[in-house]
Formats: sequence, C-alpha cells, structure tokens
Amino acid sequence: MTETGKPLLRVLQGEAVWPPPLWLMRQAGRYLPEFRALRDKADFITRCMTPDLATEITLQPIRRYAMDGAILFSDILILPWAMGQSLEFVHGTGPVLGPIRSQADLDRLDPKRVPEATAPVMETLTRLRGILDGPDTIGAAQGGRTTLLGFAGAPFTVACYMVEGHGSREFDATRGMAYADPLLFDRLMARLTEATADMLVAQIDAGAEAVMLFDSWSGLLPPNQFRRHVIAPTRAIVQEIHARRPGVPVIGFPRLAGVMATEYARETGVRVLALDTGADMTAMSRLLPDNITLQGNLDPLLLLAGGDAMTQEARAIRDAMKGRPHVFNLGHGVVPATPPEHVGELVRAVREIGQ
Ligand code: 1CP
Repeated sequence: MTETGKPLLRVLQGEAVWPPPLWLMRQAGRYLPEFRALRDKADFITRCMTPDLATEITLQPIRRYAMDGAILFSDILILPWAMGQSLEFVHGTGPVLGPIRSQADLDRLDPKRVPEATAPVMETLTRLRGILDGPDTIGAAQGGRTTLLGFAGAPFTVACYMVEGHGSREFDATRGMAYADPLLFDRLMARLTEATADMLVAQIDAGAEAVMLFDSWSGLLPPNQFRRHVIAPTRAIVQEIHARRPGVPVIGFPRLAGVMATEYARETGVRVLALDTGADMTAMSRLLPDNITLQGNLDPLLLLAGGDAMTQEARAIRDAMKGRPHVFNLGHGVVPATPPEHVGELVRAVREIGQ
C-alpha cells in the first residue's frame, strides 16, 4: 500500500473514507493479557525507554485487531522527566513528580537534555515505522495499512502534573498558580510550549505520520484562562510544526472543553479535533467547517459493557458522521477492566457496512 493509501492518514488529511478508520485511545494497556505479561518485566519508565519493549507493546493491539492507527507507547510525563523533573509511577497511586512551585524549581529543568533523554523513544518510532510499512503481515494487520501516531501532552495538562506533583480531580495548586503567580506560570508554559513543539518535530523525523496533543484537563479552565493556557500554546505548537514539517496532521484533544472546543478548533489550526464522550458529534459537525476532521467518541464504559448496546451506539456514531472526514475512536481511554473480546466486537461493528 502506498503512503497516501493508508485509510487513517487520508482521513487525518481531510478526506472522508467509508467505513471510517479506527483506533482507540489507550489501546495498548492493562486490558490486554499480553500487556500485563510484559508489565512485570520492567517498571513503566523503563518500558517506555526500551525500544524492544515499547515497540512490542505498541504493536500488541495491531496484531490482535488490525487497528488503523498505532500510537507510540510512551507517556505525556516523559517530557518533564526528560527535562530533569523527578518522576515515578507508583503502583496504585499513579505518577508522582517533584512539584514545580518556584522559579528555582523551574530553573532546575533543562530542555536541552530532552533530545538525548528521549533518543530511545525516537528509536522506537523508527523501528515501528519500518515494521508497519514493511512487507510482512503484522498479526491481523495487512502490511502498510497502519498509520503511526506520535503524541505529547499539551502544555496545560503537562503543567497540571508538574505543578501539582501528582494526579488530581481539580488541580487546584496549578490553577491557583496561574492566577496568583502568572509570571511564573507563563514562564513554565512558554518552556513547555517550545519543548513540546521540538519533541513532536523530532517524533515526526523519527517516523510519526501524525501527532496528537492530549489536553486532558483543559476543561477545568474558565473561558479566558482556556484561551490563554490552552488555545494560545496549542496554536504556537501547531504553527511551529506546520512551519517546520508542512503537511503533517495535528490532532488536538481538548477534553471536557464543551462549547470551547469549537473556538479551539477554529483558532488553533489543528487539522483534527478529537472529541470526548460528552460531546454531541452531530452538533459539533454542524458547527465546524467540513475540512476539520472529527475523531471520537464512543463512551469507554459502553466498550466495557459490550453487547448490542455497544454495537448499536458505535454504528450510530459512525453513520451520523458519514460523508465527513471522521476517525472512529473512544471519547477517552480504554478502561483496564474491558474484556478484549469487546474490542474485537467493536472493530467488527465499525468495519461492517450495510448493517
Ligand atoms: O503500567 C501502568 O499501569 C502504567 C499505566 C500507563 C499507561 C499504559 C500510564 C501511566 N501511561 C500509559 C500510556 C499512555 N499514556 C499512552 C500510550 C499510548 C496508548 O494510548 O495506548 C498515552 C497516549 C498516555 C497519555 C496520558 N498519560 C494522558 C493523556 C490521556 C488521558 O488519559 O487523558 C495522561 C493524563 C497521562 C498521565 C498518566 N500516565 C499514567 C497514568 C496512570 C496517568 C494518569 C494519572 C492521573 O491523572 O491520575
């Protein structure tokens, strides 16, 4: 298959393809027994930084389900770690970082370390691209049909973890800093914006065919803060990528942004808007220009539940988007308790037409 023939890449570039290509956020994860088997071999950061392991984990869902997209196995917190922030993934707790609360904390981070620290990630992408575009069949996937996706956290969401030092429902310390010490917060955001653009360009050079920006916590911000800390840095990153690597699609995921997602899509320049579970795809489709590709948005809990309710809703989303560029996906990541058979049923339901 030629490069332009990959269904997902064509849709990311603005073409409508029927049935829509699909991949799932967190498609490589704890719900897969083969992932859990590798999980015991090394801690999370080691798995991300070992090309053999990261390549294998990325390919697991491709072998099983012939997904149209393979997303690099890594994490949004690898960037702060690569800049020198302490990071540990604690079993049962999640990520724990040495929090950034002062100019002195910020000054200890060094963006110049990132290229060397992330070299294994780039090596993983290069290997993956070679395997995916090679002549061999990769499990269920026909050689050459799967698009390789790189990603990063968007600056605001990464700042949430960097300032808070751990996951949270509200990220009060971060949102508080943005108001109480806007100069410090803006300096952190500026550093992240530049480092994120550079890292995504490096991912593209290593083999990523499109890149996604995860802004999982953007929905916590009121409109003016959203414009300042979500739209403005995202626009800067998109412009930088477009200037340096023209034609590479950027997928933006402003999770829980509600009505602000339309302004985000218009103002940031993202080629693709990924929508969360709460978004009305049909309404968003009417509000946005046809040349913006939409991605989403089945409820991950419907995938957990499975059965007819899942296949009917998946087909309803797919059919409502017929005729516009649409990438089928979930509205957030696969939850760990999901039976792997349900993912197989979902893939079949989305690919079966004439139902
Ligand atoms: O072994 C383990 O249990 C580690 C669990 C895990 C995994 C599988 C973490 C820790 N990260 C990942 C992989 C990951 N994270 C990917 C890989 C590709 C794929 O989708 O298959 C991606 C794209 C991410 C992105 C990510 N990490 C986001 C954005 C998307 C989202 O879910 O909203 C966020 C917020 C994170 C932070 C993070 N990393 C890991 C955890 C458990 C968390 C969430 C922490 C929290 O807020 O409580």
